[in-house]
Amino acid sequence: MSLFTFDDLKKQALLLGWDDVGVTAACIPEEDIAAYRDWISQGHHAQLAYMEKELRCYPEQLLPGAKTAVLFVSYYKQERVPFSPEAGVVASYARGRDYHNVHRSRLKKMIRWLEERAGETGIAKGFSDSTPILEKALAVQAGLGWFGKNTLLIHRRFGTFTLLSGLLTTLELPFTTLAARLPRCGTCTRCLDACPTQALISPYQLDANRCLSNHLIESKEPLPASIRDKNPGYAFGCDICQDVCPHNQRTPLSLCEELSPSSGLGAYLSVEKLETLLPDDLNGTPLKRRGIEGLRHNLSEEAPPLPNGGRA
Ligand code: B12
Ligand code: SF4
Ligand code: SF4
Repeated sequence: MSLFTFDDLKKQALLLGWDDVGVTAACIPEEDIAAYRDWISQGHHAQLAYMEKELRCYPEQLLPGAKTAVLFVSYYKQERVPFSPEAGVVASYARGRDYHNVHRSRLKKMIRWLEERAGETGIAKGFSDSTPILEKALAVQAGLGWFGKNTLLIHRRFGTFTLLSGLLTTLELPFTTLAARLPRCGTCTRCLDACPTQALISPYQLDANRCLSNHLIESKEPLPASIRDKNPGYAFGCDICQDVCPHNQRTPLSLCEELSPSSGLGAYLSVEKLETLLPDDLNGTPLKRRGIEGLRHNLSEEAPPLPNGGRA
């Protein structure tokens, strides 16, 4: 019998600041592994070499003896702001504190709580985004929601403006109900139609080579002209395939203080504001990933230099 009931776990998760929790087996469904391999073999991961680590399909290699995966949901919906000629828009997840830090501190506390109650240490390993593991596949398996055609997890109550984190543990914990994997998008194709760069090449398939979010957050390079010309006004990240989603229309704004614009650099970034920032000012915010120089490229209206320095 498990030492913990699901209610114990959920109470603790909510106390630490998460909005929902699901529990499932620490293994990735075969269909997700197949979809992942296909995505990599077609080069849809662009320059994201870290995505090639097959390890992300095998949680038991991250934590030997892992039996259970606990998935946590943070709801972060922010006000939708208009594009402006004066400044670029920052995607809503990135306006406050860096969620990696927020989650890391909650995960530490959650793991300590589990260890104290189980009377054992070394029984859990936390993850949020950067650890190689297919988080959305585990979240779907834990019954937290469904894959949307925009490839994001549509949480059954909060929609897609949700961030994931979780932990693997050697403990046996009570699993939450398996949601039917059946998609909830029906005939809707709003995200595919609205994507300015046609990065959603077919339902449930994103080509990162074309995705604004990849170029404005992850890439180490200036924006390719073909992408920059289609950017409607983002300085960092992109929310278009979420803004149009019917599952996000009637949800309220998030009340999480740490993820709110007042805890970070806010909803807009202008060239003038950027020039006043020092590299350290980005610390603790998601914008640190792109750095001052990268953000300058994001806001630049000039074509990037040619790779050979312009020589014929
Ligand atoms: C790499 C990555 C990116 C890349 C590539 C995105 C992608 N779709 O893979 C880029 C840089 C573009 C990106 C952008 C964003 N990201 Co990102 N990203 C990741 C990361 C690190 C890995 C994702 C991954 O595993 N991709 C591999 C491919 C194969 O997965 P996939 O495209 O989802 O394919 C699956 C489904 O489509 C499904 N599938 C395939 N065919 C079919 C058919 C049917 C019928 C069904 C039902 C399912 C299905 O199977 C596949 C395998 O599970 C995760 C964190 C993590 N460790 O998991 C965050 C993560 C997915 N990102 C996140 C966020 C918030 C974003 C942005 C919203 C940020 C922004 N505002 O700019 C955008 C959204 C863009 C988008 N529409 O996805 C969140 C998403 C939370 C959620 N609710 O889903 C995550 C989980 C981070 C986190 N810890 O919260 N991201
Ligand atoms: S994040 Fe933006 S560019 Fe990327 S798939 Fe969604 S709408 Fe398209
Ligand atoms: S916009 Fe429509 S197709 Fe896209 S994820 Fe939302 S419901 Fe699904």
